[in-house]
Amino acid sequence: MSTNFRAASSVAGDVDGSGVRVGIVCGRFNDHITTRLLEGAGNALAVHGVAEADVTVVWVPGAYEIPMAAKSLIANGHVDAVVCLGAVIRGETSHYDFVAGECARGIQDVQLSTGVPVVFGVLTTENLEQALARSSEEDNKGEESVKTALEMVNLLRKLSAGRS
Ligand code: INI
Repeated sequence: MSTNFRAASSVAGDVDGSGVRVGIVCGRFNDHITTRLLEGAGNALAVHGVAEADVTVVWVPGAYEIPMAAKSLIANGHVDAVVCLGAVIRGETSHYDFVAGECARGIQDVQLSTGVPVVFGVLTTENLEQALARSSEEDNKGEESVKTALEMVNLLRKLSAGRS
């Protein structure tokens, strides 16, 4: 990122995962895709130093149930961030719009109401081909979502310590 803009202070989180407890909520619906997202998330957790003992994986029936499980993980004090993994693939009916929309809305509600980062690692695609492409080794929404979670945890820690 290159800019001439100058400010009195500038703050951003890094992706150091040491000492960060991460919950992963994963939808079983379209599990041929969500297991690939989980794989990508697992790789990123290891690369960024999150201890295996600090990771909790929770399975739910589908994307619609993800916000409820994320909220419960946070309420029970197990995690510093939640990564939500799901795959909503457009079908013939309007069901897609309700499931994807309510999942996104619920995730944002949970993170804003709890103050704990909850990452939207849910694929919403037109077709299976797009879902496969976004859950591949080269481009994986699960991996990207873990990095987002770590960055947000470390950013919030800095901001709450007044280092802004
Ligand atoms: N759940 C998904 O995670 N992805 C989908 O594509 C999907 N579609 O298309 O129906 C889906 N439906 C199930 C939904 O998440 C709930 O589990 C169900 O409605 C019960 O509340």
